[in-house]
Formats: sequence, structure tokens, C-alpha cells
Amino acid sequence: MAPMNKLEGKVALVTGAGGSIGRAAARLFAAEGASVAVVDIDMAAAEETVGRIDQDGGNALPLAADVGSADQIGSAVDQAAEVLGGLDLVYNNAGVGSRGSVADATEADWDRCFDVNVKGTFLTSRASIPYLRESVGGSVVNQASVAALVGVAGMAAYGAAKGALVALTRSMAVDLAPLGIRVNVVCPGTVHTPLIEPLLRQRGKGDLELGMKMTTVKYPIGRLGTPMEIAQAALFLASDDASFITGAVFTVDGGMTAQ
Ligand code: 1HS
Repeated sequence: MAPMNKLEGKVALVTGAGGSIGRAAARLFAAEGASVAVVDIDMAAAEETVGRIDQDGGNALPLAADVGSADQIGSAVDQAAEVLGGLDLVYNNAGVGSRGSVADATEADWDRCFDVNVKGTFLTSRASIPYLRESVGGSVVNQASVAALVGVAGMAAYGAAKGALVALTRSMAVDLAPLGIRVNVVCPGTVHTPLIEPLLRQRGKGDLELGMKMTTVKYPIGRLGTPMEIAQAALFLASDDASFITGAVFTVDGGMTAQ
């Protein structure tokens, strides 16, 4: 990675930072000079990310929290700000998928999808605002999906939750602008992470490779995205390069929603 110090002196918090996109973002933010609070529900995964950042020569703090729990994410945010010295950037990346259409989704799956994706973003943001408002250039990046913008078969709760995040981002942008906090949302197309493998397998009737082919054809660029391609968009929106951008819905999808 060639660091350009776009986040020099900043403190960033990334949720789901033990996962593929979150880990790429935490490493990228650290390489750009940020001290990074690496939050994940799985402490071992958070520590793995921090280990990579240590090797890269960056500064990071692992924290375990379920973003759907006000107590857990609240104390993680407080600890991050205390140890790292305030908070400038939050990337609400933590998320889960869902199974089924409205005809066959379970209530438990629906609730979990909304608890993590939507309530988790609300709780993490709410806990962070007292710190972000003290920052010069405070910013929040939320993680939606192309599923917020177009119907994707067999993921009703996920599409609804990600659509809620687009609307929440606009509310947050309006409410937080007077506090000097920008809020934007990334809508990634499919990235090959463990989260999407069940979907690919289901699409290919059990055949992961077939499912991958059936998915790739939906992308004009002809391939799925990489975690780092999503992280780069989050970096741009989080950084002062995007100082006049708030409330933006930023698709990073290889043209998937352009057709
Ligand atoms: C899981 C991720 O947010 C993408 S939603 C599925 C889109 S597609 O590539 O399967 O059409």
C-alpha cells in the first residue's frame, strides 16, 4: 500500500473490522495515518486485523462489541475515544445478510438483519456523535448495498434494511451538518466475501462456481468487486477530500445499477 497520509492525525472507528471489507478499510485508514479502533463482534477477528496493521506499521486498537447492543457499542466507542484521543471518522461497515423473499423469510432473520444493519448503525452513530462534534472534519460513512437501489431476488429483509440505511444517511446528513459532521453511504455491488457465499451457492443450486458466474454477468465490468475497492470509496468519503459531500449515495458496483 502506498500511503498518502490522507487521514494523518485522525482517529477512525470501523465496525465489522474483522471481516473482509472492514479489515481492508481498517488497514487502508491506518496506512493513511489514522489511529484505528477495530471493532468486531469477534475479538479474535479484530485482533487479527490489528496484527496486520501492526505489521504494516500502523496504530490500531482491537475492541469486541455487538453493534446491535447499545451497552456494548457504547462502551467500545467510549474506550476508542479515550485510548486513541477522540474520534473523527466512523465507518458503519458491520452487517449481516438475510435469507428469503417476503413469502418465506422468518421473523427472526428479519429482526436480526434490522438489528445489526440498521439499529447497529444508529447505535454506533449515536454513541459517536459526542466525539465527532468535537472533531474538525468529523464524518460518518454508512454501508448500504446495491440491494438498497434495485430488487435482488431472495433477500427481502436485507434489501429493506439497506434501503433504510440510505434514508437514515440522508436524515443524519441533514441533522448533523450543523454539528460539522458529514454523513454519506456507500452502496457496494457484490464483493467476494464469506457473507455472500451462501447467496452464490443458492443461486447456483448448490454450485458455488455456477452461482459466481450467474452473479458476475450482472456486472458490466465483468467481475465482482474487491474489499479494497470498497475501502477506497469509504476512505474518499471519510477524508477531507470529500469536504463538500454529505448525504451522498455512492455506488461502487462495476456498473451493476447503471443498466
Ligand atoms: C451482498 C451485497 O450487498 C450485494 S447484494 C446482491 C447483488 S447481486 O450481485 O447478487 O445481484
